[in-house]
Amino acid sequence: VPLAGPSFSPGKRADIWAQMITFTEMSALTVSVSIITTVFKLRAPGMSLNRMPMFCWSQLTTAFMVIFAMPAVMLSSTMLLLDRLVATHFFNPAEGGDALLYQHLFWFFGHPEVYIAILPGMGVASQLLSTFARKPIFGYKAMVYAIMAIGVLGFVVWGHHMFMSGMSPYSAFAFSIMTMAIGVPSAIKTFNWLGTLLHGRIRLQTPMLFAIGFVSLFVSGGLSGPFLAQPLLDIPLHDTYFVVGHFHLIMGVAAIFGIFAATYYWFPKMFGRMMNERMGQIHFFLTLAGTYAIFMPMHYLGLAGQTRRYSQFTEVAYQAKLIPLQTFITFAAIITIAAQFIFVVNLFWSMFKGRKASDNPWEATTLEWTTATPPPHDNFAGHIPQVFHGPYEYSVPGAPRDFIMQTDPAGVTAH
Ligand SMILES: [Cu+2]
Repeated sequence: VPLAGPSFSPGKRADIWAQMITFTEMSALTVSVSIITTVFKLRAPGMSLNRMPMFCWSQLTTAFMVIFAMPAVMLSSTMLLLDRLVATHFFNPAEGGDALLYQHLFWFFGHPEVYIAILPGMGVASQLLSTFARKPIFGYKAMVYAIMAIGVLGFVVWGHHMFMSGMSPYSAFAFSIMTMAIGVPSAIKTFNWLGTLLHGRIRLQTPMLFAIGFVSLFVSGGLSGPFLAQPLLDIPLHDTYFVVGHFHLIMGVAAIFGIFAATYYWFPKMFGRMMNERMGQIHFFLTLAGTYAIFMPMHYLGLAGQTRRYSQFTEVAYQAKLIPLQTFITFAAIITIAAQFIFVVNLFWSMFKGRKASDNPWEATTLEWTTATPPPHDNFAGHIPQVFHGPYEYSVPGAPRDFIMQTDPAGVTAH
């Protein structure tokens, strides 16, 4: 407003868009309430909180973040609608409103949203690294506290998206310190993932490849975060390709790798058949190489001053020189997108023609692997499992197998 108002953006499209945003967030809120009540009220007997798999912890934290973050964007889209339809002036400076209020409300949602996107991937990575390294997860409690710390800190850093808005240098300083503080729990998680892999008997199947790829992308994308968190460096880098490269690696492709890892991992439980391993590996290596080929050069483009959101680069002399790199990125993107068809083919082919899966094909410990594949009605067919063990009892000395399922009788363990 005024640019987003009815005189400069006529028609109904912006109104429908704003209303759809509100509806989408309402459905997210509903799911979150369901996840939180399920975690606190419907755990299996014996499933104390400290026996919960990391994926459940990540979903719980994400659900709380949704509940506190989404109302801000529902509010801003509703206020935008009111400004457009009934001539209120929330965002109109000419009538006493404040255009920056929109940015504040949006980023109060927007920054937590990037963690809402990445935390489930962190949970999947924790789960899979332990399962496929045949080792207990390194520092379970530290992992839980770190994910909670990220969830809380995520709400006090939104100003780092607005260093260019003319904010007071004192608040910029505060947002900067808080943002860099998130590096601490993020580093705890990264080192614990590496600690989980250390001396493991690693099985490099496709879900594990994507989990390791997740960690790789999280580190590569994360390292540029502390640069952007400092106003002094962010002001020249703001709205350049450096930012585009940073966030696509860490919350774009890393989150997608989490989704791929989870799909390859839980597919057999869902459909009763395994996905093709060879196709999965080709898909992984092409996607990993392609991702780095697309987003790493963007950091150089950004440092050279390449701006975002320009439709063509030929009119500015210093940007025209960068076109060969842009061309390279375009070809890398085409190849990477083409590689995704391997995944789509694998997905549908395996649904009908894949090798039949056993109840526990990955030799994992958590509850979903105790039930039949694919699961019966009500998941456990009316029989509620009893939990006796933590979620990561791999390679326990003295145990008959190299894994103890959460439902195995209590006497199985040697410690
Ligand atoms: Cu942010």
